[in-house]
Amino acid sequence: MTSRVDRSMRARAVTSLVTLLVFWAMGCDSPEQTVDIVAEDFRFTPAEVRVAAEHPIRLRIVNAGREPHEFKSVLLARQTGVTGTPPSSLPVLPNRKAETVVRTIPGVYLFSCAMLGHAGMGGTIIVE
Ligand SMILES: [Cu+2]
Repeated sequence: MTSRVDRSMRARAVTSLVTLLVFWAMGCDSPEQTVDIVAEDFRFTPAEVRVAAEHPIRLRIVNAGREPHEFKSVLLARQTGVTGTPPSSLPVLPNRKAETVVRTIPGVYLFSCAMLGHAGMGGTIIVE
């Protein structure tokens, strides 16, 4: 036989468990914000991107030029789903796309092209 107090405690425990599961599910299903950056010969468009720090960034680099390009940024150190040390740059061949997801921490992150002779290609990702 269960007392009224037992039932009340059980109801509270179930409510707490459901609340925890909802928060867990929300955390696991954190929406990404997609940032598309086009690499051309010889610039990145847009050269400045602003994103909110609340959600991870799905970063897509599209090479619309004729030259190979290599997106490089310290932001790539925060890539998710990478085993070992994440690469500091993403090579992108012409007519191809490179994609990764990075965790966000507020800050200003410069990016550039790591290809020899492409020093003029650069930009900024501002996470706020
Ligand atoms: Cu380049």
